[in-house]
Amino acid sequence: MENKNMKLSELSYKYINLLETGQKYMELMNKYRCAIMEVETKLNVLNAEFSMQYDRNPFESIKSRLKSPVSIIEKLLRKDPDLMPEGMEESIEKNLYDVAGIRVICAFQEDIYSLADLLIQQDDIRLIRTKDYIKNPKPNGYRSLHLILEVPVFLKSGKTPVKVEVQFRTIAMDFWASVDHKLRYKKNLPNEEEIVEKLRQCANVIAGLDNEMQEIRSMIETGDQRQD
Ligand code: 0O2
Repeated sequence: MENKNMKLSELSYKYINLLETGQKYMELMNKYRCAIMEVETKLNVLNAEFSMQYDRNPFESIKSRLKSPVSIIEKLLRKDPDLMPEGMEESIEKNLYDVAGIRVICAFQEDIYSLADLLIQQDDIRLIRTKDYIKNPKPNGYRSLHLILEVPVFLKSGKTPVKVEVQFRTIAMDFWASVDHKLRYKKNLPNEEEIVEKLRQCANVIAGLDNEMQEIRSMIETGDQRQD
């Protein structure tokens, strides 16, 4: 109850301080860090294999991040308003699926689905959830494929499953998301509606462009096969 009466910022501040200084939090973050390494390695192996077999790389780049303590606490307090200081780490593991985040940037949409399929077929990976914002874009135009995976991490204490969010996007979708991200952190812009509408229109242009580029690549590949 005390939680509901305190201002969010005050509460966040208190919890962030407690988190950052705790040994349990350090250990938890280390688990997420290891899980990122596991999934990144899997993706790099797939990239190397594609590159050998088809002479192309399915992704252009991979970025990874651990969610910051501020973002963790703010999201946690939204999901678990009765959060208590002594149960923070358990609540993070139970309620947050994106503490460990990997973003895979591909040139072509087709590669997003090939890579995602190859990853979730691996027998040590458990698919927890898929959100396909490419087939079903958000109303603002956001497009990406989000997978929540569980991957085993082998620590001194034994094997433990850890959740990782993997976001797959094309280069164009990533460009759009980075501009949109800037808007999210601006408050009370006088022309916000106009910007939102412009962004929505750009998202449609980008989706069209991604489809065209995919078609061009397919035409080039078909031409290659005819020549062989
Ligand atoms: P950050 O800084 O990227 O970590 P859930 O995790 O399912 O409980 P959530 O958070 O609504 O609930 O999940 P969702 O919708 O799958 O997407 C979360 C993440 O996707 C966001 O993380 C962004 O990275 C990205 N995302 C989703 N919608 C948008 C959007 O409209 N624009 C942009 N630029 N990115 C988006 P965080 O936690 O917001 O932040």
